[in-house]
Amino acid sequence: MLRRKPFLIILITMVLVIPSLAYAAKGYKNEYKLSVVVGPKLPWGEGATKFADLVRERTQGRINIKVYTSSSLMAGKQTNEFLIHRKGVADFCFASTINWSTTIKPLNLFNLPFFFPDYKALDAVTQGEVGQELGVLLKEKGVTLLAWGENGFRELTNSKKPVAVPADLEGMKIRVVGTPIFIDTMKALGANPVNMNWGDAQVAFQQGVVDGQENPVVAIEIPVKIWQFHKYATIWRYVIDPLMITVNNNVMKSFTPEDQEIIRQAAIEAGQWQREVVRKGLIAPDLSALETMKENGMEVTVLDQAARKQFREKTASVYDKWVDVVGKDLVDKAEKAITASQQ
Ligand code: X2X
Repeated sequence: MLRRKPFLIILITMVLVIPSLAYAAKGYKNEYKLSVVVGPKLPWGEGATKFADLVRERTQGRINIKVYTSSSLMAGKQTNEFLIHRKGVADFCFASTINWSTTIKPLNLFNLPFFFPDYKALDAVTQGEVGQELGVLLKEKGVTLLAWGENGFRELTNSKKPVAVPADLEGMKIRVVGTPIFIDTMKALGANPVNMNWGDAQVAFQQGVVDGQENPVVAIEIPVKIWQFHKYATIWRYVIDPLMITVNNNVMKSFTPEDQEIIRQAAIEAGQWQREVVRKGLIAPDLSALETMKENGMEVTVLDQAARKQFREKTASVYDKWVDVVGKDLVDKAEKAITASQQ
C-alpha cells in the first residue's frame, strides 16, 4: 500500500495538471474580466453573474469569468466601456447600447426618442436583420455580439410635479448619461439636462442636485428605491435600452470551437432570462411593478399613444438630426421591421 502512494500521487497530478496545461498552452487565462456598469444586485448585474456562472460550470472551470460591477474597469466613466473592451481590458461585457453609442453611432438607433412603441417592435429589430447588421458592425470594430439582454424602456421620475405634457418638463433639471442625443432630446422637451455617470447620479438624487432622471422601472428604479428621492413617475417609453452580451474578438478566437459554442449558448440563455425578469409587471394585466411604485407613495402617470405623440412631435428635430448620424438605411430597415411587428 505504502509503495503504491508515489504512483498514485503522480497519477493524480497528471490527471489534474495535464488538462490545465493543455488549455494554458492554448492561451487560456486564469481569469477573464467582464464589465458591467451597475451593481451586482440589479437584474442587469444578476444577468452578468448568471452568464459567468453558466460558462464556468459548462466549461468545468476552463473559462473563469469574473464580473467587475459598477463601472470599476473604467474608473466610473461608463461611456468609455467600449474602448476598454476593444483594447481587451474587459474581455467580456454585459453592456447598454446607450453607453457605447457615443463611440458607435448606429447604436443611437435605440436612443431615437419615441421610436419604439413596445417590446414586439424591439424584438423585431434586435432579433432580425437590423440586429444582425449591428452584430457585423461590432465585429468589424473588434467585438463579438453574443446575445441581447435588456435594461428596459426608460421612464421619467422627478421630485417636482407630475409630467403629463411636454410643458410640464420646462426647466426641470434632469440627469442623463453623457451621450449627446440625450442632451438634445431633453433640451427639445424644454428640460435642463445634466450629464452624469451612474455612480455619481445616485448621490445627486439624494442631495437633490437634480430634479429628475430617466431609467427603467424594474431594472433600476425599483431596486434603487427611487421613491426615496422622487415622488412622480411618467411611463412614457421614450427610449428603449437593450443590453448586449459581448466578447472581445481576440479573446473569442483564443477559445476552442466547443468552448465558443458554450459561451454563445450561455449568453443566449442569460440574456433571455434577464429580458424576462425586467419585463415583468409592466404589461397589462400584470402591472405589479407600477403598483410597487404607487405602494411606495409615488404618483404614476401613464401616457397613452395620443399623449406620447405630443412628446414625439416636440422631439421631431432630434429625430431628424440623429437619423443621419445613425444611418438612414438602418433606420429605414428598423422602421419597416417595427411596422410589420405591429400588424
Ligand atoms: O446610467 C444609467 O442611467 C444606466 C445605468 O441606465 C446606464 O448605464 C445606461
